Amino acid sequence: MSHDDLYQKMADSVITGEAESAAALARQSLELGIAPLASIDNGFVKGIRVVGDRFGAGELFLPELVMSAEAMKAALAILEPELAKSAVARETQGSVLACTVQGDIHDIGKRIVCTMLSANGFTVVDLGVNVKIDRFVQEIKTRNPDIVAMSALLTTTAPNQGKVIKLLQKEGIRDQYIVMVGGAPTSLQWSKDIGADGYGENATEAVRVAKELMAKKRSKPAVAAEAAPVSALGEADEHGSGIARAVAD
Ligand code: B12
Repeated sequence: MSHDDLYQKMADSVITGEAESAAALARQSLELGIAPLASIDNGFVKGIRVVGDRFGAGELFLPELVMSAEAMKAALAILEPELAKSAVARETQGSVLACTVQGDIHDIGKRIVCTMLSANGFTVVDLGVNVKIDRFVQEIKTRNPDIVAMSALLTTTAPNQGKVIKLLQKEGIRDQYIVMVGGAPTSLQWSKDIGADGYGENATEAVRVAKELMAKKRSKPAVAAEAAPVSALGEADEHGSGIARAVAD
């Protein structure tokens, strides 16, 4: 079977919501030496996007959406630990505090982004989904990360990314942090409109932008000196990826 055929089968397994088949295809791709991110981007994500479009068009309903999400998660459960193993940098690139914003429970994309950041040398704490605005700002103050990363998948919850930034401004601490946003309804223009520092269309872009923004931060010694390391780092989560994951309230 060619790689393209395998990618198509991966997409189909998500479209039809077959978790076992998705996991088996993920395993097969690893046996064939295919990079985990290639399988995610060229196979499984293509499938979930088709499902999203059909759901949006009223051709699929919530139970099917849930089954597709389960298939996607079954594949990621196999691929995520391998992604994490592909760590390319030993030296820490900086610390990241991530969440899916208040009102939103989508976490598949955010998890991929966190895994890729971790694999590329960032120390990541993931606070989970539906993280209340006040709580997130409190956690930012306590943990003092270099980068604050927020995911939103709903047009109704994306504004909460902006509300977090506004609260940081109100507390007079906005400039201490790099703020990155992402998720399907967001864009580079959106990130600028709400006053974020960076946007990533996918996990590869998220890593590139995070590194670029960290390089800028390091070239400003006064700001860099203020940053303390994130607390509670390095605890392995249930996937063994080295990302500390906390439970959302
Ligand atoms: C899977 C899914 C679900 C699953 C989520 C499971 C889970 N654990 O995540 C379930 C079934 C639970 C679900 C529920 C709902 N969903 Co839904 N869902 C989707 C779907 C099909 C795929 C999302 C996904 O995982 N994509 C794959 C990942 C890899 O892509 P991604 O999330 O975009 O992430 C990438 C980038 O965006 C970026 N990125 C993401 N986050 C971040 C963060 C940073 C900092 C950076 C830099 C980059 C970055 O990198 C990622 C990796 O490449 C989308 C369709 C779509 N096109 O997005 C609908 C979609 C988002 N859902 C939708 C809706 C309406 C809902 C529900 C309201 C349905 C309902 N009636 O209950 C609920 C919402 C519940 C809630 N309060 O959150 C709508 C939203 C419409 C809108 N305009 O707001 C969509 C667009 C479907 C549609 N076309 O109608 N959903």
